[in-house]
Amino acid sequence: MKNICQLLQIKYPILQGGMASVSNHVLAAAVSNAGGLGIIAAASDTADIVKEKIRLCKQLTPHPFAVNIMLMSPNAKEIAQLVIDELVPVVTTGAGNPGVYMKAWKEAGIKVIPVVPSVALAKRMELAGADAVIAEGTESGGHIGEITTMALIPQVVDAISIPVIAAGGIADVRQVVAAFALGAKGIQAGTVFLASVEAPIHENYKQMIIKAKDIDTIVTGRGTKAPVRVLKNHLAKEYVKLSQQGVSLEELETLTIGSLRKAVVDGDLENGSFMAGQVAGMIREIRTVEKIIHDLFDSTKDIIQRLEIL
Ligand code: TUI
Repeated sequence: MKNICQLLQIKYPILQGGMASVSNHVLAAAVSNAGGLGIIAAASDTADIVKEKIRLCKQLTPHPFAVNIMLMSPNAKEIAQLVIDELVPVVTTGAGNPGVYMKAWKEAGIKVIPVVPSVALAKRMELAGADAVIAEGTESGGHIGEITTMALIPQVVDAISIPVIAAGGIADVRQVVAAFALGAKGIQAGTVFLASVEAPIHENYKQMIIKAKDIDTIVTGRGTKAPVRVLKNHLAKEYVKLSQQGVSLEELETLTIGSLRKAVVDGDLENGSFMAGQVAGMIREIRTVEKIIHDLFDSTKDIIQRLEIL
């Protein structure tokens, strides 16, 4: 089996998560220039906006990068064609099953790596021709599945023959080693890159990550089609309180319209939706993307040597 670095033509086996409203060309290029795979998040953007970000990213890095397609977006179909037209080498997908696009992407020579929250979807993606999968645990920020990384990764690894990339709950070298011990061939990290110099987000967002404790995230919309993990604040608590009171999904949605933008652009501590994973509690400083990647991989051998199991 090809390793992830050979498959993706990168130096370190790390993908930067496709974070809505965050993962733009600047962050993606910084990650690719530091030896990982940078990812532009298409999120709910129009194809024209994504095209511009792809073109700018090509100017900022000579290295490969990916586009993440959020399949719940009304623009997903157009962006699925855009990545072919723009010769994007790698596509990751989230929030759905990309089956209908697989044939066209494979014919265009694109490496396809869907995010999966379960063994069943991982198996379907292997059959559909995926080159690898990203198995994402419920520790992650944003839209999440039900299963923890610790439980999910070995079950997915045992079920399929293509490489598995672990996501959810990875912010330092110990978690990188643990992911590989579970059978992963690479990792994807999102939250740790929120607290980077290059992340194009309001300073308040970065400071919220730095200040967060272990128990400071909460899941809004558990039991709905789109549960989302965010940092606890007024909006998140209000959302959970109202949903417990049985307020309708439509009303809850009006509460959250524009809330990601309020977090990312305005730094609105009360009314913003500050998506972040459970590892926010262990991130203590803002570093460059290059330092983050080096810190994740430079001392893996020391960690492995210090393991005393029996
Ligand atoms: O997609 C993510 N994380 C995201 S997307 C996002 S934008 C958004 N904001 C509010 C509501 C909804 C979306 C913010 N964070 N991670 C990858 C991921 N994919 N997590 C879970 C899934 C997933 C879920 C179900 C993938 C496939 C799936 O399949 C269902 C099916 O159709 O079989």
